Amino acid sequence: MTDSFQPKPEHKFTFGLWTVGSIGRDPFGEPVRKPLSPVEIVHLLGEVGAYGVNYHDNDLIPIDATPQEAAKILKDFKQALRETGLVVPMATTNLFGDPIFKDGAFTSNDARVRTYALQKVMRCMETGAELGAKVFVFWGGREGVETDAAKNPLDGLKRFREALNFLCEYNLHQGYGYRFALEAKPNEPRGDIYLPTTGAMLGFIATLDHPEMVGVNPEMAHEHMAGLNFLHAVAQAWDAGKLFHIDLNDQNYVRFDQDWRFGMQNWKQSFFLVKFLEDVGYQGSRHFDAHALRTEDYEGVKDFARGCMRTYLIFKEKARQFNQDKEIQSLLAEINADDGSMDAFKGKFTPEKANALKEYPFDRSAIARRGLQYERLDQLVTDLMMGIR
Ligand code: GCO
Ligand code: MN
Ligand code: MN
Repeated sequence: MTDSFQPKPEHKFTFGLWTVGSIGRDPFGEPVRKPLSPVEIVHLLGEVGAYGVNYHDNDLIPIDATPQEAAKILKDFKQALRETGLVVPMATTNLFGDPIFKDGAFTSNDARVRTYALQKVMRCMETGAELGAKVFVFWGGREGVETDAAKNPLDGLKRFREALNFLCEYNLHQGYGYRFALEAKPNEPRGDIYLPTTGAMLGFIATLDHPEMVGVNPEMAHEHMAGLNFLHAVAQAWDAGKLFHIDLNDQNYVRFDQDWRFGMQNWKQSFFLVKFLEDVGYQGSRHFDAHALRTEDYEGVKDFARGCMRTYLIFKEKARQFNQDKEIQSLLAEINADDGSMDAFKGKFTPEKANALKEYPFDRSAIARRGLQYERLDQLVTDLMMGIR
């Protein structure tokens, strides 16, 4: 399709090696696609027009590769990046796949596991820096419990904090200049994962030694699994200056982690999210952390990847229309109209203001009688999204 919804580098669309590289294994079924090498994945992403590729250490270099094997893989990967023009904006460590992490990585009860996790992250930071990554994501998939008999949640928090404090210092010491982005998820694979939401992560960051270095990587599906409003989580992260990265995908509410194509299910949520990112001028990657349905072959995987980017761009265009739509904008202006009658109470606290406000005679029923026209407004958005405005 050649229309105006074609991905360009300035859109900063990225995919993880593990996303388009997913072979479609699930807890009930075997793989449905043959594995692609990292080089093949980079070429696939180049073909569909992505800007960048992100990776876990072991998506690229198997956990038991020899130094010689690792060097060869890295050389071939860099060559593929040069050939396609793709960049590597983000790197992350797999701290969940190997059996050693069955009871967590940073929060494991075993000090050897916790220390090995630090080593694994430091090694990944080195490779990521070599590939040019500037954002380093931490998703603690195994950092949690099935039974609270096993671990005191305060120990979990303390260990997580100690690990991040150590790694922040390491980042400074090595001069890597990474920004760390913490990704929350309520459950899966653990029964309960610590720090289950973006809001919880934001609270936790304030307790670190280097809060300025650490932000969040909110994921749409994860907040939806918890039944939350993703846009609100993203807005809070933005407000705190902590939106370092974002994982876009889709899924039904309160289900297991479905990781569907962006915009596949929740159009309105996705629309308002894109509108938000574009309106505030978010400059980071738009990372699609999703995978193609298990029904697909690699042509279908390309359809999936193209679809994520295309839908984003369609919503971006719809957001532009929303901002220029006279009827919508005049309705918004009307809804937010301010007759100035409260001006005397605005701004900073003074005792005089407080005293005057305490005495002010509000006409409650007159104020409450006003209809707010949100029905009309929302229908205008629906018409706009459905293409009949
Ligand atoms: C998941 C997570 C992961 C992380 C990835 C990057 O549900 O499996 O979303 O895909 O985003 O590990 O850190
Ligand atoms: Mn996820
Ligand atoms: Mn994710």
